[in-house]
Amino acid sequence: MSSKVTRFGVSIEKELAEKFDSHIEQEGYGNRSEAIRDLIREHLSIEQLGTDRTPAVASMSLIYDHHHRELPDMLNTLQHEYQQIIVSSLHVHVDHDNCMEVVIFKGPNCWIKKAANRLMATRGVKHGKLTMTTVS
Ligand code: NI
Repeated sequence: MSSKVTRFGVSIEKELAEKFDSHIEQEGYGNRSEAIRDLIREHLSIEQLGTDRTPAVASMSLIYDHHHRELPDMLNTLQHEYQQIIVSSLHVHVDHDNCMEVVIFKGPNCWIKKAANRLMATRGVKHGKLTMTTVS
């Protein structure tokens, strides 16, 4: 292994790891490392779009367990922090444990991405998806 290669451990639920393994096998990856490297590259290339100030609108959905420690408070605090670009939000109690939150954004492209990434990256959020479009 080259000295420029670094190794790190990842803790992941068994079920999710099994799904990932079966998915990457179908995609033709030889091993997890290759698949994870591609995921990281893809994520970074999305991040690099982050200087675009084009006016945009977006919707984001989050799924999370509302019992997860300070998660609901954290999501609320972040949304207040970005209130200038958050037009509306909708909360749905999906089942006993899970909530879905849909947040609508309007503002500079890069600002929306930053806010959405912070919300989706909040510890305990199970799924997050952002759909953006321009108004022009
Ligand atoms: Ni709820």
